Amino acid sequence: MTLRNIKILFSLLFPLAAASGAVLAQSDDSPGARFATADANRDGSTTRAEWESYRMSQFDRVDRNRDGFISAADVPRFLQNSDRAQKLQDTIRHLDQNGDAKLSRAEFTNAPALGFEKYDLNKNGVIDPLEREAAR
Ligand SMILES: [Ca+2]
Ligand SMILES: [Ca+2]
Ligand SMILES: [Ca+2]
Repeated sequence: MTLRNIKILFSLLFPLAAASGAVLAQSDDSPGARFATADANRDGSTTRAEWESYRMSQFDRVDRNRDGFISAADVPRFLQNSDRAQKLQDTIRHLDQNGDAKLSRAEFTNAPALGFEKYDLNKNGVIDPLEREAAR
């Protein structure tokens, strides 16, 4: 696999990390790290709104063919047998709620499996710094 392919692949699966320049070195994809990335105003807390807009922008980048769904069709042909493609398939299986083998915007953005509710320990709609640490 060429470096160019790896970069394309990386930007497909980790769009925000690639965009922010935290390229392949960024290996921390714990929920805590994702909450930190989603903290748009950098005040240390991640609100529900910040989380949703973070997920929305991820969705838009992964939905390469812009059909409003994340599916196998969004993986370029040359990557279709790669581990990363497999990982995307696993993600789809994991978050797909209506069993149509693709992710709608709502399934992707509000997936309970991603744990906003789970890590919002005091249920106030904000992941505060302590909760973020606990999620790492
Ligand atoms: Ca914030
Ligand atoms: Ca799509
Ligand atoms: Ca679905």
